[in-house]
Order: sequence, then structure tokens, then C-alpha cells
Amino acid sequence: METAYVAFGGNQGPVADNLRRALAAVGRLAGTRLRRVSPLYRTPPVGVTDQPAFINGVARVDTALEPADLLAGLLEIESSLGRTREVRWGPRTVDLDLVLFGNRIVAEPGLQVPHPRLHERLFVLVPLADLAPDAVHPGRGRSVAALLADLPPDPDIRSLGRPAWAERVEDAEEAP
Ligand code: A4P
Ligand code: MG
Repeated sequence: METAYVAFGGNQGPVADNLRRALAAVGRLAGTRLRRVSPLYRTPPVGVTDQPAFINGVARVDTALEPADLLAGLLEIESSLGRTREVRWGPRTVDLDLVLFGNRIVAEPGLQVPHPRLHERLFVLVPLADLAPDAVHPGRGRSVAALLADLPPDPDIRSLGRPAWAERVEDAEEAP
């Protein structure tokens, strides 16, 4: 078993509902358990700025899958929720990115872990720091909290708190 972190986000359609469904599906992947979901954040769009704000967050999973198989599962969930790829960095119903996978470094065609833009993305680092401030980026040798402290804060990133379904992930875990 490895502990992995999946960043999620969306800015099209019923976003909160799509995210809830996407994470439920992540928890149903073979050999995979959803352990915890961060608070959600409303974040200004990065890259292509002429698009609606995103809702972003991060989930911790325990998985027996290899990174490539976990990513394949995430891409399938994106498609099942109606994700189409038209514009890079453009609007999307649900984006699921594998940002950390234990302390492994993966560099394959179609899969890079840690996610190549993790260290520069507040919309990932802010919720990741809620779950795992001490997790170390294996390529950079720095903790999530340190990477976050390197970036200027963005006052337009607003916490939306944790919806009831996100709270229930932990409730279920604490059940005997
Ligand atoms: N891929 C390789 N490594 C990974 C990985 N670790 N996790 C490949 C996920 N995918 C990985 O991704 C393109 C391909 O990357 C995948 O098919 C997979 O094989 P994609 O999701 O189609 O492309 P994308 O998300 O449009 O582009 P990219 O480069 O992943 O963009 P980012 O950096 O993820 O940015 N602003 C806000 N506020 N919030 C957001 O969530 N997201 C983006 C996308 C831009 N601006 C945003 C947000
Ligand atoms: Mg993506």
C-alpha cells in the first residue's frame, strides 16, 4: 500500500456535485481507499484566465495500484463525468491529477509524478497543505508547507469548508 494525493478541480456544470461523484468513484477503484478529503477552495483560474473560477481540493488515498494504473483509473473517471479535452488549461467538468505517490518519482510518457507543476500551483498546494504539510516532494526535497511558503499568497483563494460528504469520508474510516 502507498499513500497518494489526488488533486481535483472543476469549473463547469454542477461542480460540487461532479467532484463528489468523482471522489466516490476514486474510492471504488480496485485496491484503493479514499482516506480523507481536504476543504474545498474557490480559486481564480490559472493559465487561461478568461474562464470561471474553479473549485479545487485534494484527496488522500491508500492504494495497492501502481501509479500508471491509478492514473488510468482517474482518467476513466474524468471521461465518465463528461470531461472532454478541448483547450489546454481550459474549462473542465472534473480534472483529477496524481500529484504525489508515496516518495516515488515517475517519469514516463503520459505520467509524471510528482505532478510537474505541483510546486507552482497554489490551487493544489493550499489544500494539500491542509492534509499533508510535512509530506516531502521527492524531486525537490522540500515539504509541502515549505513549497507553499515559497509562493506569494493569493487573497482571492477562498475556503469553502468541507461539505458533509467530505466529512463522511473520515466518519466511515473511524467506524469499527
Ligand atoms: N499526466 C502526466 N502526469 C500526470 C499526473 N501526475 N496526473 C498526463 C495527471 N495527469 C498526468 O492532462 C494531460 C495529460 O497529462 C493526461 O492525459 C495525463 O496522461 P489533462 O488533464 O488533459 O490536461 P490539463 O489538465 O488541461 O493540463 P495540465 O497540463 O495537466 O494542466 P494543469 O497544470 O493540471 O492545469 N486554475 C485553477 N484555479 N484551478 C485548476 O484546477 N487547472 C488547470 C489545469 C489550469 N488552471 C487552473 C486549474
Ligand atoms: Mg489533468
